[in-house]
Amino acid sequence: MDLDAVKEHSALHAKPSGLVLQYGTAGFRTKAEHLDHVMFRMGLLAVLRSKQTKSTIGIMVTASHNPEEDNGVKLVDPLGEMLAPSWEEHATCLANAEEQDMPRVLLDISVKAAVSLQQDAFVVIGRDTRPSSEKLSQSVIDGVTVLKGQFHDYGLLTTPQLHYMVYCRNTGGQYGKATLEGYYEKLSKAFMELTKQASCSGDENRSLKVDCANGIGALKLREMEHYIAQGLSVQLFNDGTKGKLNHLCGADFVKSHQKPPHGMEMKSNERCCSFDGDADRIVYYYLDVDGHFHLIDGDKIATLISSFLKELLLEIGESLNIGVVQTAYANGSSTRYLEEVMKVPVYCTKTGVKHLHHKAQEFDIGVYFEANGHGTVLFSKAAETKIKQLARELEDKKRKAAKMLENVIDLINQTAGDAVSDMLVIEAVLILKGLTVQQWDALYRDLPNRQLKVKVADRQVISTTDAERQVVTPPGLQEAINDLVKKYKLSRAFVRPSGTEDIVRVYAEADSQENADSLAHAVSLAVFQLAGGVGEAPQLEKIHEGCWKIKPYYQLLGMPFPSPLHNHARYFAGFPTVHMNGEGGGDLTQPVLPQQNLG
Ligand code: NG1
Ligand code: ZN
Repeated sequence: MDLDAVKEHSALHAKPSGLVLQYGTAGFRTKAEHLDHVMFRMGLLAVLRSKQTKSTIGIMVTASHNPEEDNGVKLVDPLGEMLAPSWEEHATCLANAEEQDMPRVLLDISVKAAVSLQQDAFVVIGRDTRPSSEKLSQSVIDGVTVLKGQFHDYGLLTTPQLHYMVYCRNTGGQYGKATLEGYYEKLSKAFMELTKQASCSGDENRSLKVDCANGIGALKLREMEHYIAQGLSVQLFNDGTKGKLNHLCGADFVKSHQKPPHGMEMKSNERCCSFDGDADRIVYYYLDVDGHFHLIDGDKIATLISSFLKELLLEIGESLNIGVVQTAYANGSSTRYLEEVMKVPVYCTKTGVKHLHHKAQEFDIGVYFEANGHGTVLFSKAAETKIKQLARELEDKKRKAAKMLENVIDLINQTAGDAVSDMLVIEAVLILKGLTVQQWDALYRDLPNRQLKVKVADRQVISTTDAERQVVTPPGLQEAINDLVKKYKLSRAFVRPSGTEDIVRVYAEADSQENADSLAHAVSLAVFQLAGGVGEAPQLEKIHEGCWKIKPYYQLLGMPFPSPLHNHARYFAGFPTVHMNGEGGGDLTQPVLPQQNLG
């Protein structure tokens, strides 16, 4: 290792002193202008990892659903998986080493991880469409080349496409060809084969509206369009020609706001979906005849796919085990439906795909989805071999079912959640089962829920257990949550520090939307008070300008809730200040006793 060259090149990508970043749930993520040194150093690290594993390693430059000004980087391990936890630690150490210490830290890592330095290294690189991504991926390449690693720069790719490339390269092409064309051909062939089996296909012109979040998904879906045109016509919105990446659109926006993206023309009962900024998440939705918005999230996607797979297994009479893996964010109704109606075992892991992926590997067929729409299906090697054998040996209906399973194996991107691949699986299942989007939605009814964020001085003061469903520290917080949850029907709430943002996430579910909102706000306030909240106390739900729902505050104070619910109120630093003179009127700075608002 030529440490002098490393030092010299590193100076061109100098670390701003004092900046500390953490390799989180999805790699490093922050404002793009703070990432140049991280990119260079991840190029170095990828070379070491490649030498150590004697395999191709991937580097993806993206910040997924985060704002356009942000960026990020993550490493992809040999089988297309997330980086091993011990190497996440190395990544954090290397990224945070001050300029003069960096070569020594690099050397330490190579010793600790027993890297054979004379081994060749190969790194593949992909990037999303952010304005900062091209330059940052150039810094990655500088890091790779200074350690004499070889590389292939794929340029613009979706995150799951890069995972696919890494896996293809490390399995000698068995998984597919490590080119974009190879990816499109593999998926489209499986999709066409699968949908050919449908009894009622052909007469209906299948079309789907896709919100591409103004991101890479638009470019890649355009490239793929003609491969699947005979089975599905896609209409692209937010394709990046006008709007800003992830701004008021994309899967994260739709899921967290529970409303349609801007820039999409929706008619009632039309099937629509949204990708996120790097096309590894997907959610579906539609407007009913009354114009009401219905979200079909990752939980319902998991339900649709796992019920389809279970039916096929029953058909071929094979006892391969199937399991569904979720996180605490999964809607309670989905878990109940899977366990009680479908009789499929459900497991809960910590947030972050690597945890779900790991758990899903324990089954013959492991279906995992985060509620936000990131997920896939994993088939064990044994299950894959068995299914392929059955597709040859069985006859008639059984053979047809086995063939369908075989096609699903090819259609699903097993390396990571993939919006394009998931979309095609979903479309195929809907065709094969003859389901409309409404019928799919009607499988079960989501419990109303709300997700909120709370800013605290140090989010690490919150530690959790039981797959993040229970708080351990700070003391008293779990008790406070328990007391609040008791006040609502069908309720559940939990809090956890985010792994990608400097905030604490609050989740609540209850029998009505009002109650879910109310519980979420009350829990936010408990977090704010017991876990070192900073800035203004959590704002209440804004209905429109100058107008907030104030129910939770009254409940928290143990006061009767004044009706009507729709009140004109604002609340500062723990004091409710309510004005009744219509919007914009009244004095917003003077605390007013709640009783005075009645009238
Ligand atoms: P954090 O910020 O740790 O909650 C978010 C998502 C994860 C995962 C990662 C990676 C939620 C509640 N959290 O993590 O599920 O997708 O980003 O992108 O959706
Ligand atoms: Zn993403």
